[in-house]
Amino acid sequence: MEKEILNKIEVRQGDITQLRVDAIVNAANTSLLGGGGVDGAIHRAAGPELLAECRTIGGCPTGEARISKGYNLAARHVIHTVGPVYNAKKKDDAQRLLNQCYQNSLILALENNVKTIAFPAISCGVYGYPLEAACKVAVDTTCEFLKNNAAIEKVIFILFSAQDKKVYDEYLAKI
Ligand code: AR6
Repeated sequence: MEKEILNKIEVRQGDITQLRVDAIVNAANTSLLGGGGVDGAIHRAAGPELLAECRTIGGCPTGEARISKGYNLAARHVIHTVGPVYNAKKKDDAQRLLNQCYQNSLILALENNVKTIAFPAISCGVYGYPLEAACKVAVDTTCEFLKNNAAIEKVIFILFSAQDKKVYDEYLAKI
C-alpha cells in the first residue's frame, strides 16, 4: 500500500466517545434509537439530544449510513451505520454489507466536510463478525476510498482491547 495512504491511517486502543475528531462512527441498529455496546456508550456520552435527533431520522437499513450532530461529544458529528449480523453460512452477504458500511460512512464524511473520522470495529461485538475478517474489510475498503478521495485527512480505527488492536496493527503491517 502507498505510504501516503497508510500515513492517513491510525490504529488506537481506547474509547471512541473520547476522541476529538470531526466524526465518530456508531455501530448502530436499524432503528437508530440506541442499544448496547458502542452505540450505548455514544448515546450516553452525547446526551439525550442525540436520541431526539435520531428519532427524526427514521431508521437506517443495514449497510447504509446516516449523520447527526455530536452534541456533548468532542466529535462534531456522529455517523451512524448498521453492520450486518454475521451468519457463517452467508459470508459473502456479510462482507458486502460491511464493505458498504465503511464506504457509505466515508461518503457521508466527504459530503459533510469531515476530514478526521474514527471507526469502531463495526459488527464485531453483539453482531458476531469475526474480527480478523472484519479488519480486512475495514482496512481494504478505507484504503481504496482514500486513494480516490484526498479530502479525508485521517482515519482512526479504535479498538476496545489490546488484542483487537494487535489484529489491526498486524494486518496494516503486511499490506
Ligand atoms: N469504544 C470503542 N469500541 C467499543 C466501545 C467504545 N466505547 N464499546 C464497545 N466497543 P458492538 P455491533 C467495541 O456490540 O457488533 C448495539 O446494541 C466492541 O468491543 O457495539 O455492530 C447496537 O444498537 C466491539 O469490538 O456493535 C446494535 O443493536 C465493537 O465495538 C448492535 O449492538 C462493536 O461492538 C450492533 O452490534
